[in-house]
Amino acid sequence: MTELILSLDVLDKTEACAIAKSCAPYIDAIKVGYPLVLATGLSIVRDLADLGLPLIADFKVADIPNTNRLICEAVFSAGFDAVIAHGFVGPDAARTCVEVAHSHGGAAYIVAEMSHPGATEFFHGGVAERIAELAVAVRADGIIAPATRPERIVRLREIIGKKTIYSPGVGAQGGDPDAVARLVDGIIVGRSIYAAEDPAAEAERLSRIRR
Ligand code: NUP
Repeated sequence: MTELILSLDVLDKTEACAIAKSCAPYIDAIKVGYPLVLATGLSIVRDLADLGLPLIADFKVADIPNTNRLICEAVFSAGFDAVIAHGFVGPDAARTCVEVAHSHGGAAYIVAEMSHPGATEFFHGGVAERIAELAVAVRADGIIAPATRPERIVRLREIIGKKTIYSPGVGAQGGDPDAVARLVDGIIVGRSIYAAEDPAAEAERLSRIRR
């Protein structure tokens, strides 16, 4: 069964908690990124922890190994269960994120290719494939691959085998959940859920169409 991951990119703590709570029965994890953490502080992790769902820190960590280590230590100490890191920084920096995640019993996912139109400028031409190979080499738990380009997911799957693929870009960015759900381990959905008139109803609908 493909997981449904709520991308909680709202800026108000009360609203974020209310949306997360109402969607909780239909989702498998919550992804929190800079918008929510910068607006509310890291304490939002404690507020969301009560729901009992895995919390993924989408900080796209992309620094030198030592700084990546400091960031990831802070992420897992705050109570996150997983972190998303960039792979273009190279194996030493990406491996640091994986090692810190695993030392905390958590997971690390490497961005292989992004979902927005401009991502093709640098990720295409073999780079995404090399990052996927790097994700395997550094023993990451999986990769992030674009729901906006299912054919690229198929290509990256050839490289990473059974490792997890989480895929953002469904809905607001144009990705079709029906086309993508059977290719990946989880779809990441933000605006289609949290900006819907009834977020819980939309989460419920998406939870039914995923395979
Ligand atoms: O390639 C990526 N594309 C993407 O949209 C990598 C990401 N981490 N994301 C994130 O997924 C993005 O920052 C946002 O938090 C979420 C998608 O949200 P939405 O387009 O469904 O609203």
